[in-house]
Amino acid sequence: MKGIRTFICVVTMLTLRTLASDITPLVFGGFTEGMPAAFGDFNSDELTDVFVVLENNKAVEILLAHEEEPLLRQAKDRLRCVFSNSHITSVVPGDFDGDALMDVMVTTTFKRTEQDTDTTSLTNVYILWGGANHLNCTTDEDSPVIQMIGQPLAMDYNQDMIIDLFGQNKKKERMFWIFNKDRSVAHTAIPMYDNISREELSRPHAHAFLDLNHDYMADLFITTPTQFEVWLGHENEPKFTYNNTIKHPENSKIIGQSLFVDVELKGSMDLVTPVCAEQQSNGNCKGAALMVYSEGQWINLQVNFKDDAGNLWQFYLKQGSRYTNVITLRSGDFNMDGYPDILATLAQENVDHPQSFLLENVACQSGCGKFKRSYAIKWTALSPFRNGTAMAAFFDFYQDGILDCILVTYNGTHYQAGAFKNSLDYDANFIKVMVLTGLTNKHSQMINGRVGKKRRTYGTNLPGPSISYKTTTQEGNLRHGVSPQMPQSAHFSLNLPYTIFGLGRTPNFVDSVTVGLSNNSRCWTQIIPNSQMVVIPWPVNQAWKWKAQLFVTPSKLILMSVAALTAVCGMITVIIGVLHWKERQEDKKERLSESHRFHFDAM
Ligand SMILES: *[C@@H]1O[C@H](CO)[C@@H](O)[C@H](O)[C@H]1NC(C)=O
Ligand SMILES: *[C@@H]1O[C@H](CO)[C@@H](O)[C@H](O)[C@H]1NC(C)=O
Ligand SMILES: *[C@@H]1O[C@H](CO)[C@@H](O)[C@H](O)[C@H]1NC(C)=O
Ligand SMILES: *[C@@H]1O[C@H](CO)[C@@H](O)[C@H](O)[C@H]1NC(C)=O
Ligand SMILES: *[C@@H]1O[C@H](CO)[C@@H](O)[C@H](O)[C@H]1NC(C)=O
Ligand SMILES: *[C@@H]1O[C@H](CO)[C@@H](O)[C@H](O)[C@H]1NC(C)=O
Ligand SMILES: [Ca+2]
Ligand SMILES: [Ca+2]
Ligand SMILES: [Ca+2]
Ligand SMILES: [Ca+2]
Repeated sequence: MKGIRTFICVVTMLTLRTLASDITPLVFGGFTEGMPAAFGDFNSDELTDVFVVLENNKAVEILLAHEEEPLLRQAKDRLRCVFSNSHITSVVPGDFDGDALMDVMVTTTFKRTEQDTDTTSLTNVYILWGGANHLNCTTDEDSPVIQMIGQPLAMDYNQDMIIDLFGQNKKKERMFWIFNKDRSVAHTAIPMYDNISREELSRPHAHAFLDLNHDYMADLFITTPTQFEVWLGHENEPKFTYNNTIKHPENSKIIGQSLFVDVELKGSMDLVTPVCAEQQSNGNCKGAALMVYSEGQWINLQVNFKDDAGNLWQFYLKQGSRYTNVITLRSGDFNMDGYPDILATLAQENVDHPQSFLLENVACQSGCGKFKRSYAIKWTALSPFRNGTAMAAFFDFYQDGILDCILVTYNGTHYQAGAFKNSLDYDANFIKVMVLTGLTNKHSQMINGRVGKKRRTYGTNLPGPSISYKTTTQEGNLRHGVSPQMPQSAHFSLNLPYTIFGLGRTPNFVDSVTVGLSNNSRCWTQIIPNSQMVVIPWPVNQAWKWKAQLFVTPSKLILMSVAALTAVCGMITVIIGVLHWKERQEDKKERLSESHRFHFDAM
């Protein structure tokens, strides 16, 4: 027994080495010029590719993901388009023509430089049509598909799995732009049904497309300069009807980008908004706070922005800067305990040196009212990236279900992409779910899949589905988590096309996983932990026909159990062998002495 314990100790010690590390060369292989702008699986090989902006915001390129290092590489036939006269402001991958292959929407402005903050200039929208392995760059930069004010939100207005856009046209009217299968026919523009005149949309905005009232129909969350509006989605016209308004938190001069997170892990989305109580004379943030909207009121989560040395930090905000011209939060479960954590970029007051930190979701100690959770800044969680980072976003580099980070370092003059491997040994389980459009393409149904096999493509990134799970914890409590898939797309929100739920240490199966979209839903029961689930919701209105493909990754705990078991078996075999040998020796002796006795008796 002691031997087994020692053995387990050694194994645990070996795996407990905390190897949190900088894996930039292993990921980018020396090419760190590209600034991450969006994620999506461009070539349908089930690995998430990274869309980057480079050449001083004049070019967009796709870095294809591979299973071997370097993990992100430029394609042999470069998937790259240049906009020589404009400035790229966002990149949104999605299928804009229903051929099941990913296209890329790029928005630009005609402003000359990054410092040009003229917000009245029009946003130009281009669609770069994608084939499985190539990208058709736009030939005419002077004739964008759409011109609008502010960036669009990618959504699906009519549930046909073809991405549509929501935004504000040149007359500042709220519009939906509907794309169809025929690329040559211009998209149709439908004004938002409304009977009173409303405020214009805020710029930058944090509009979101997600289900807020649990009817599996994605709703619309709209941001305006003074408030938020909730519009409920419907299957029939009018597609969206106004429901209610949420006033911005009081006493806040600056409102950052809102985010929807299941903070308390109770199966409903909370609206989380970073705010600043004051604005410094240079426009920067002062008096940072994290607010959450719960049961009709704003609650300050009382995040402590003072580090161990007593320095006070703020959300970093600088007009005209890359990534930090708005306050953006990104959520994901970093430590796999089920509670979604947050990445944010902060800076000390009056110090122009941004730094991204992990805000861990922890139990609230005091001052959160009825709210049970809060966030604690983990000052060293992302070390060695500790001296200047403009942006950090979650990404799963090795498809092992543990969220790593993709970062952009900034030393005052240069931006560079970086990669951080989250190898703190949480030894926890996860479940990863990705919902695709489910569209197929007759002309290229088969492609080379991940394991050399020919696998069908089932379409691409889909905004709007809601994904939830129910499970029983080791303590016997019921746990219910929910997450929207790709609810936001503009302003480098960098949403992942999949959701990873941390499950903590659990020996149990996940009771159920439910995926809902377009007023339909399907529930899968008894899912093995550490499964990666790809959901193909087709046909949309026949949920019982939806398919799910499961890939199972054995957890470290299971591997350790197997190793320990093998060791125990080996040891038992040895012990049995030794005993057996001893017994035989004794038998021999006995027989010898018996024969002696026999002799003796015979005499
Ligand atoms: C790209 O453009 C060429 C020439 O116009 C066309 O033949 C091809 O089908 C296009 N490919 C895609 C993916 O749109
Ligand atoms: C607008 O429509 C809503 C419901 O669709 C209705 O409740 C409201 O009274 C209408 N407002 C006006 C000014 O007509
Ligand atoms: C819709 O409005 C009602 C009444 O104002 C409110 O109670 C409800 O929470 C709103 N629904 C959503 C999803 O915000
Ligand atoms: C969902 O479908 C049901 C049945 O077809 C219908 O009664 C309901 O109104 C639909 N919900 C929405 C939000 O469209
Ligand atoms: C951090 O970077 C700044 C330049 O951006 C440099 O001056 C400083 O020495 C660096 N500090 C450390 C500890 O590396
Ligand atoms: C920032 O990094 C670039 C490239 O590594 C280097 O050329 C430049 O001197 C650095 N600037 C500062 C202020 O350290
Ligand atoms: Ca397409
Ligand atoms: Ca559509
Ligand atoms: Ca809804
Ligand atoms: Ca967590």
